[in-house]
Amino acid sequence: MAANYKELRDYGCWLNYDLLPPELLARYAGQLQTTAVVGAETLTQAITAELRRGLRGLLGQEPRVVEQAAEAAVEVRLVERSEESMNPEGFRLSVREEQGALRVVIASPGEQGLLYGTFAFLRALQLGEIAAGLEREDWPRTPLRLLNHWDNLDGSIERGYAGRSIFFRDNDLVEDLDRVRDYARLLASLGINGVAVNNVNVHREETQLIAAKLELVRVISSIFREYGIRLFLSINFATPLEFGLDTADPLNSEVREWWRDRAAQIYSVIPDLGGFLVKADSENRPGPFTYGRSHAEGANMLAEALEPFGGIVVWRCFVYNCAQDWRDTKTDRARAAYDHFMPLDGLFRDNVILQIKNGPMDFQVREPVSPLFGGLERTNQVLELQITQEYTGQQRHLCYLVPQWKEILAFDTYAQGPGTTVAKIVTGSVFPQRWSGLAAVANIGDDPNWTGHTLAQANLYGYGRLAWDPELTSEQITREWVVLTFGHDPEVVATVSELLLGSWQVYENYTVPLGIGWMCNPGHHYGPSPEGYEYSRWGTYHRADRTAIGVDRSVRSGTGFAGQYRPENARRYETVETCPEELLLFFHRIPYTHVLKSGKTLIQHIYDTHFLGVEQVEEMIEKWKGLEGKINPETFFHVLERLEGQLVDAKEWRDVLNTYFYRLTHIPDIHGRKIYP
Ligand code: GCW
Repeated sequence: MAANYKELRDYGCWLNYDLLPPELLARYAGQLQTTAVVGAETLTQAITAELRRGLRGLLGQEPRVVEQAAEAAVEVRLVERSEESMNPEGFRLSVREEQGALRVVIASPGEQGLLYGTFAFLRALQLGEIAAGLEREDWPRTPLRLLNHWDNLDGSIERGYAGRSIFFRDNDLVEDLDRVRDYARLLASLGINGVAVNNVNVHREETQLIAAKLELVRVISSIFREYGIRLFLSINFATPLEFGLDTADPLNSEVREWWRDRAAQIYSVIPDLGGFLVKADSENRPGPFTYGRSHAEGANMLAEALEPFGGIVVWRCFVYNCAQDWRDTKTDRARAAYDHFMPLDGLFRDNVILQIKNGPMDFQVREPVSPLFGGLERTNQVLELQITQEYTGQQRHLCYLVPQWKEILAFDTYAQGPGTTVAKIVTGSVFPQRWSGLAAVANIGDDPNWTGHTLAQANLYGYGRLAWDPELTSEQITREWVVLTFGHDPEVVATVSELLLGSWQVYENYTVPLGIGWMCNPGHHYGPSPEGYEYSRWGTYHRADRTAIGVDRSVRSGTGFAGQYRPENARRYETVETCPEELLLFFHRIPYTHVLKSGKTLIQHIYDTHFLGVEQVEEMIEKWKGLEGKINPETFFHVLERLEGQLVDAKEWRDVLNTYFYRLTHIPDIHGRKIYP
């Protein structure tokens, strides 16, 4: 890796703006060389700089800023809101031919829209889509497009796989804040508009971010502001205890006053703070339960304090008993979020948003969608995804998650009849919600290429694009990313797209089968350990014995979790015959000799997918090797090294899992392949 990270190509991610290929250059020769930005204020600098940088890079010639906007080949213009019924974060991009030259106008009633329009124009130029006659309107389908950083003030990152925090070091800010600006630019290019900078597990030191260390937050927020991004802070529900109060009871008047005062102080320093992100009564974090209060009472107390300043409270639904006894088969962790939050539907203030993890458990390679989606009808909600690959290979393995996220977004909840997808709920088009959208746990750190594995940049890109428009297809997003990152060579585009799009399934093949989850090493969650969580307190059991594996979550004979869904889904999940097979072990306890739709027994399916997964990684390596000479060597060898490591680990997964099941069942592989003794 380059000594100065900025010189490393991969540092630029999808915004390298390489010179266009000759056929496109010929089309734009001598064009698009003058720019004007009219009407923007806060974001003028970012827009102007981006146009210059983009056009210079793509066309190989420095553009000029002209005084007469009407004469500019690229005009970015703020328009009256009355003229347009447009969303101030949306834009219109029009390309015309005037006197033989292309003229591009990017218009929006909001500065934010102008910035997003500028990035969209540069992306379209790079994709070769800019041509006379183009008229494109685009706007974010969701109001909240958030990233959550699990960064601690000491510089460590919980579940971070790409180095240390780009914000914090030794309880202070890092020295090189340029990198924060570069990050804000990357995020703005996707339309991300809110970033929570500190870990949802708020430790002692971090409680000071809303008090003695507020200056740190001010500095970071002033950088993000240049790119139209609002800062959010994770707060500790029990903070008043650290400041001399003897309770944090949300109904206590002193507590309420304390938060109101605190909010006023915070907003006097950072007037555009987005608000608070809260993990309460979850994994040993304090919360309203300590005082016998509900989560609505807890969230509303904070919401009331932020309300005068336009702040919002993003309240996580990741609430479950993390001190379960494995011998207790009545308690089902999968049920917890719904059981806690459904009774509160309609009780939250309208500046509270519930942030719901995609699945009922915790970011496994495969889980059903949380039944809170389609359950809650009168509550603002955002979908929480995990970009950082905690359970999906920790950015050492290639695991492109866009196809997984697309499945989640396409899930039909049936809340208002067929077609009530999660995508419709998070875009606020089903239930009346003041706020809706997506949030995701970031995957970046201070590694020179941001994400550890360079191809993991595609996950960040894909998340941002889906948060903007959940209806974009995996194929479109993937193609965009590959072209923006590696250029137009058809072989590169085809091969990298294929590798990315297949990788989630490959990862699932050699790791945990049919929705059973975990089977990884405790603590760090990397690598196989079939019983790593089996006798622990986390509520994540598969209960394999020598005849069967899986958890019966049916209503008839199991934990009843399946009954939390609307009837159409509840019925489907209820029986072994109708349950989607990829989730079979999540919902049912299945004998190894059970015959699947493929005609294979469960045990044979497990053996086969594990052998297959390893072969697929071998094929991935061969395909990648075929790109040598077509991808810059630094990236090429870096990815190759990661893939080779992935192969070693995939074999480990295969052999440990297959051996585990063979030892339990004594059923041999019908193909007689080697399973370890
Ligand atoms: O997935 C689990 C992680 C924890 C994390 C928690 C959460 C921030 O293992 O590290 O804590 O989820 O989402 O709060």
